[in-house]
Amino acid sequence: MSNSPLITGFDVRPVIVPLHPPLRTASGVMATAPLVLLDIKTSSGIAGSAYIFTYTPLVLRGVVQVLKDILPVMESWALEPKANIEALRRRFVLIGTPGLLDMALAAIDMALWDAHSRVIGLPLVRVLGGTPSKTLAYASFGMEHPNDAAPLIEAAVQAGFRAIKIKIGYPTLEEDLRAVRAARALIGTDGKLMVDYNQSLSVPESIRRGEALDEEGIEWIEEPTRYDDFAGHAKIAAAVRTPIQLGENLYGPREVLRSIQQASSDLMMLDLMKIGGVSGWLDASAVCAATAIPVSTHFFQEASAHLQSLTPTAHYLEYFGLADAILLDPLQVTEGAVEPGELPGLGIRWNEDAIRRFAA
Ligand code: SMN
Ligand code: MG
Repeated sequence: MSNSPLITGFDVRPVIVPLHPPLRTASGVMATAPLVLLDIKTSSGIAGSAYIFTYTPLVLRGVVQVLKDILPVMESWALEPKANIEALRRRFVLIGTPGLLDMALAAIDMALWDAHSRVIGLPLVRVLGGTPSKTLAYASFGMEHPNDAAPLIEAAVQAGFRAIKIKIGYPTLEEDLRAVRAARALIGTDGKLMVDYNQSLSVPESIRRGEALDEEGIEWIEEPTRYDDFAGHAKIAAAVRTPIQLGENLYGPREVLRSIQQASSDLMMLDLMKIGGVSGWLDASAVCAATAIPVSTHFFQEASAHLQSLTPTAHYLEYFGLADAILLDPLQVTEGAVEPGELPGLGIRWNEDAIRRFAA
């Protein structure tokens, strides 16, 4: 008989938080961040919390409804995160889960691990046998006009960041290079500069622009072409000297393995939601360790800081405070690095006043 507490209830809350400035990418602009906040309650009186990001308000209610339809299945289950999520996933073998279903399942997985860690009274990294450690962080920005980017980048450098990511994919290579050189002038020759095309180029254009960027000392070129064109990315990675980065749009460890097997990129970026939450991250990061591919994070910085402490090939953490507006403990950066705090669980505590303000 398990002495784990039982799952007793849930809260699923949609919020839409503002993004200042709006996040402009070569594949679309995000003026707000639609989030779904999940709390899983247990018989111990302790609840687990997690949030996911739906990218567009158009699917916010759909994801809320998927969660509300799935969660009651778990009523009275013993709180055992790995077993719980495996039992849930077995129900979806025939339909397949990539997309909104994986997003919902990741929210459940993260909230289960948060509840489990809070019941134990330790931060997630320690529950999983690790030690909180520093991960280099980069400040992540959009396709800002150079005049608008300057104060943002200067503030990040002042805050201690040693690495900056900008988004490019302007109509011409010359405009890309202008943005790259403006950012380089602000971060200095010692700073690390990453660029993100957000899937906006064809394979030939990616190679043409990548070969030009090879002369700019860029840390990585992210998603130059469609995220699921593994063969196309492999061609780009073979032709361009600058490391190619992708992974934020890969659903689950199997897609990560397929991408690595096709040599699609030099680096891997795991999105904690799309990879399958904590459980998915542990499997995917093991695949990356076995293939010695450096791992960076995408969004979900609070929980990702715990998981990078456990990731053998941890590389960078993306610092973009997607949920800062509704959290009591936004992740802090010290001298360009982050580390998980000692709060029990994932380090997520809701700012209830802000949640009321941004309720959708
Ligand atoms: C990104 C993707 C989606 C929305 C905003 C930003 C970007 C990143 O690809 O790497 O953060
Ligand atoms: Mg990206």
